[in-house]
Amino acid sequence: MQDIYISLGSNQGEPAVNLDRAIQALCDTSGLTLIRKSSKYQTEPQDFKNQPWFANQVIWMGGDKHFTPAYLLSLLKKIETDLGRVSGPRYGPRLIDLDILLFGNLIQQEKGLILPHPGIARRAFILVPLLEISPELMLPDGSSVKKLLNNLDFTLQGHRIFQT
Ligand code: PH2
Ligand code: MG
Ligand code: MG
Repeated sequence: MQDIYISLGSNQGEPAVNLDRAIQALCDTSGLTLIRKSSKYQTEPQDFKNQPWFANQVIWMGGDKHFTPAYLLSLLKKIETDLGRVSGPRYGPRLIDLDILLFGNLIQQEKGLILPHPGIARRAFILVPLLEISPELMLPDGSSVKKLLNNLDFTLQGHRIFQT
């Protein structure tokens, strides 16, 4: 079994409902089992500032042997489309965004799917929920998620994450 970490984000429609629907779709997939899910966080938009705040969440799932990263990616794209995502600007508003953060200890640089997700180390909206569900987690290169978060400039107020 592979340990798979997935980041969920939404800032259109009803963000909290969109996250729940995506998790339900993943749980309904044979060969994928939910191990743990973080709380939902309200997060300041990154990269492209002029858009609504996001709801973000991270889940940890177990994947059967037949789950390859490419297969999982195609499944996530299908769930995004099924939930009503339409294509828009890079970093812009989205109904639902499902990204693979970690796939076991796999490191790959393939076009279309870089693992671990290249944004992990600089995004509090990923690191805070990740640390909530896996406080001792190490990335495949041995760096500790706790330390990465300590190096970031952000403010956590309850379940709101401010990061400029
Ligand atoms: N996703 C982006 C760009 N910016 N900002 C926040 N707070 N949360 C996101 O999920 C997010 C973002 C592109 O995937
Ligand atoms: Mg994303
Ligand atoms: Mg994405």
